[in-house]
Amino acid sequence: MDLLEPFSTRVDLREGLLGNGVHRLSRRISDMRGMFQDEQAWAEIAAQGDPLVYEVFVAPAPESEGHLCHGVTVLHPGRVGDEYFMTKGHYHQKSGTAEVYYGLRGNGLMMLQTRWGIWRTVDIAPGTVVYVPPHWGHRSINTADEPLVLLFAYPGDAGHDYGTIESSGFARLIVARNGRPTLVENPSYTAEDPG
Ligand code: PAN
Ligand code: ZN
Repeated sequence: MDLLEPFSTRVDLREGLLGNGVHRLSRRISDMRGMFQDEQAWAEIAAQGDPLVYEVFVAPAPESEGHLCHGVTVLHPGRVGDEYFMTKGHYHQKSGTAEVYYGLRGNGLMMLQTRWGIWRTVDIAPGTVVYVPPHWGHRSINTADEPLVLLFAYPGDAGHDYGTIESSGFARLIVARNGRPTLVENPSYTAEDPG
């Protein structure tokens, strides 16, 4: 039997997850080509400073069956045009795997969607636990003026499918209207054919 040594990590609400072997991934505006509606606003922000949109800090748990990958996402505040900063969003490659999120700091929401275009939003704030059931694609959106910090855990063998969201998007967008987060239809969304 492969016995992994127990370990712990520590969450810092500004710095993210801290500990030995924590892997840090950063996504800047330039890494998110084609994800925001206002392409001109995106290009201007990418050319003028290319700010960090989010960072993911992953604890050193193996990405394999039986393990729980877990970590912290720090999603910075900001907008591209009137669309709030958000994660790329994905489906799990192994579609029947779920995920749990726990809000640590800030305010925002999770956009959830099936491949056939059923969508839901769930608010997330400190103390909120969001359950992402199997088969739901998910994206986090920061609707506030401070970082949205989320703890997450998912099966180690879940895998990530980014391509579906990259090509089809989500059915709804969250945009600022009169300073408030508002749900609008995504004109470029295409649902998969249920067959
Ligand atoms: C999270 C996400 C993290 C970043 O760990 O991977 O919030 O979002 P994207 O992966 O969409 O860039 C998760 O849901 N893992 O499965
Ligand atoms: Zn996920």
